[in-house]
This record gives sequence, C-alpha cells and structure tokens, in this order.
Amino acid sequence: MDDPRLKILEKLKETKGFVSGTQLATELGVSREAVWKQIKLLQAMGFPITAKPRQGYRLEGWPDRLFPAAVLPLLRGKWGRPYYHYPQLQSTNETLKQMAASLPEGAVVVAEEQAGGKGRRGRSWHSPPGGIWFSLLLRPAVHPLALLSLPLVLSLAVVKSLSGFFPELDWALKWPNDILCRGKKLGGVLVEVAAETEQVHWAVAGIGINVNISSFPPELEGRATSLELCRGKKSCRPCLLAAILERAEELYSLWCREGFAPLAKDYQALFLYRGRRVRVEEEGRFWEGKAEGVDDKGRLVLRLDDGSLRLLLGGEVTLREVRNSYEKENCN
Ligand code: BT5
Repeated sequence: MDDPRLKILEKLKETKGFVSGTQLATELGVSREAVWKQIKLLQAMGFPITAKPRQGYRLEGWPDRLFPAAVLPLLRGKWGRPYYHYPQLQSTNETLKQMAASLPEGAVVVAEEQAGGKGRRGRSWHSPPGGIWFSLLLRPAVHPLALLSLPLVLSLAVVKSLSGFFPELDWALKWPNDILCRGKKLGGVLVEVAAETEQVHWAVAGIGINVNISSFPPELEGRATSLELCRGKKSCRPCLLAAILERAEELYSLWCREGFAPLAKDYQALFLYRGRRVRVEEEGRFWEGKAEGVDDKGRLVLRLDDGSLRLLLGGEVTLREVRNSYEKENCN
C-alpha cells in the first residue's frame, strides 16, 4: 500500500463531512486528477467513499477486510509494521516463522483464512473466512523460562480489548491460553519459540479469534463460539485487530520490564474455574485439586487433596465437578 492512499484515508477518517478534492490535492502535493484516481482505487478495494461535485469526498464506513489499507490507518502503536496480509495461508505461524530471522519485533502476518491452522500439541485450528487469524513476531529480552507466561499476557490483552468494545458479554480466561465468551471458546493463543538455554531468539505468537463466523462444524459446536453468535451481528474486524495490537503491545512492554507480576491480578479476575475442582495434565502426569488461580509467574496454583500447593507450568485443565448442563456437555 503506497502512501497517498493511506493519507487520503486518514484525512477522510478524521473528517466527519466532505473533504474537497482541492484540499486533498494540496495536502498530498499532487493534482486533483491524481486524487480522484486514488479515490477510485480505494472504492474498488471496498472503501465506501461518496464523491459529490463541488463538495468532495466522504467516507461512509470501513470495509470488513484485513488488508493493509483497512488496518494500517487504525494502528496507533509500533506493532503491525511490517504488515503482511494474505487471502489464504496454511498457517500464519508457519509463514512468520520462515521469515522471522529478517524481521523486527512487531511484524505481523494475517490471513483471511487458514487451510492448516494450528493449535497447541499438534491440534488443528478451524480458521474459515470471518475470523482474525494472525501472528506476531516478538524478540523479548527475557530468560526462556519466563516465556511460559507470554500466552497469558497475550490472551489477557485480547480479552481486555474485546471487553472494552463489548462489556456486556461475559468474558473469561481458561489457563493457559483460551479466551472464552459466555462460557465457550472464542479464541486461542499459540506461542512458538526459537531459544537457547539462556537466550530467546524470537517468539512467534499466533492469535485466533472467531469474529464474523455464524456456525461451527459439529465437532466444535457446543464448545466454540464467535462474536457474531454472542452479539447477534457482525463486528468490524480491522477495528478489533488494531485495538488488540495496541493493547498487546502495551501489556507486553510492561511484561518485558516487570514480568507477569503486575498482570497477575487482572488475569486472576478473569480466571475460569477459580475455586473449582479440576484435573490438570502436565507432560503426561495428572494432578487433581482445587484451582486457586495463577501466581506472579503465571503458574497455575493447585491445592492438592493433602492440603499442599502444586505450581504448574503448563498443561490441560479440565473441570471435575459439574454444576450445570452446559458444563456437563463440555466437561471432558
Ligand atoms: C489454541 O490451541 O487455542 C491456539 C489457537 C491458535 C490459533 C492461531 S490462528 C493464527 C495462528 N496461526 C496458526 O496456525 N495458529 C494460530 P489449543 O488450546 O490446542 O486448542 C485447540 C482446540 O480448540 C482444538 O483441538 C479444538 O478442540 C478447538 N478449536 C479448534 N478450532 C477452534 C475455533 N476456531 N474456535 C474454538 N475452538 C476451536
């Protein structure tokens, strides 16, 4: 995306009414015909721009596509540059990992759909058009062990930005990386790392959010949800992506400076299964007890039956006690 179009969009976005062709031409240092040419290209890209003789141009809305022209003008932080957008990929994580060596922190790869979206531990991630599927390149100067809390930081950032838009929905975080809305999975985070014993080279953080998706395949129905299903209408994906990048950058810099401790309280407040009896599978070993929350390193604090505490670094948490029919369906 070359600059004149972004500049035109920024000007139209900040102005409620019409902006004259002459004004745009002067600000860009080009002819009015050149402005008109760019406007036609923007219209062809899906930007609803009204053109009126003697009045100029007015932006009527924002396209629901994640191409650079729709996202870059909304970015307020440093992240999202460079920004690579693809109509379809196997997996944004895989593509970003291949490019990681040559890219700076904050680089983003986005796909409208993924044919081979990945979850953790070789699981697959359903990624049809309408979601936000992206990966972020991070170069944190932290000890590799500290990376255990990175998925928590990013899932917290996602919930903080989504709940800012939609406070009426019921948000929760399932340790370590699940984003839940109204008790069902709305998104997930997958962090992949290149590190040595003492040093992290890079981390690729993949984030998937179900946004404008109206139904799920039978195997996910009952467990997965989308913003469209929760709100009963579509949401502006570029606006959400820009807000998530901004919030993630903010929480991530705090985490790089001070670790997970300053974020633990906010995570804890959204923590699903707090005080509930759970079973956790960590690297082939099973632990059962009461989930008390997360500690200041992001570890799961489990109160075992003998009264002792167990701190878990990663794994799968499942609920052991069932209180209602929804949990019955999902308690496995
Ligand atoms: C995750 O794994 O939750 C991490 C998901 C990360 C996806 C993003 S999209 C952009 C980037 N590129 C990638 O290739 N991946 C990342 P996990 O906790 O292992 O959860 C996977 C499980 O969630 C699956 O086994 C299904 O049960 C369920 N699942 C699959 N697709 C889903 C979806 N769209 N919504 C909700 N649940 C889903």
